[in-house]
Amino acid sequence: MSQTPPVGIVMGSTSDWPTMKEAADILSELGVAHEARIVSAHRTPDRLWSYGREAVGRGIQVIIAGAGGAAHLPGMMASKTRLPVIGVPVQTKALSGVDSLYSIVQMPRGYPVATMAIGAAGAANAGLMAAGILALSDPALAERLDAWRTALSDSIPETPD
Ligand code: RP5
Repeated sequence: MSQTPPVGIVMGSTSDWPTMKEAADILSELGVAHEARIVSAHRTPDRLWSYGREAVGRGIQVIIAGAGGAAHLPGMMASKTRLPVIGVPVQTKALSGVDSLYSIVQMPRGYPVATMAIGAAGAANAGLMAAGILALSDPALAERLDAWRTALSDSIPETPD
């Protein structure tokens, strides 16, 4: 039996982890197994190629890819696998993550990346998006995701004080 989790979280650098951990934490909360790997489009291109080429065969079902600056990782990953790729633009010091966003969002026709918001909220939403995709064929996960959404909604006060 394969030990491969359904979700692969990849990121360009260890410096992306504080952001990308938001996706991992949400997946853990929802009981979705995942792995996290440093896979840089520029510094470890061979690792990127292998991960993308082997993902389907290994049993990965959704890939969350986060990077900052010249953020080529999500798009290159999408070019190597037909799996859904969810892109997270990591916030940068120089351009606040607008560079990351633009690098990820404008994919050419044929190679989609589902691009989230810049930073931590985008990473958390990537985890939720991955869970939503898996919940389409996993009723128990669908129930957990519905409960998570209800709890969030219930936590919002009606008044500001
Ligand atoms: C990108 O460059 C990474 O995704 C990271 O967001 C950014 C900076 O990387 P480090 O210089 O912190 O390793 O490749």
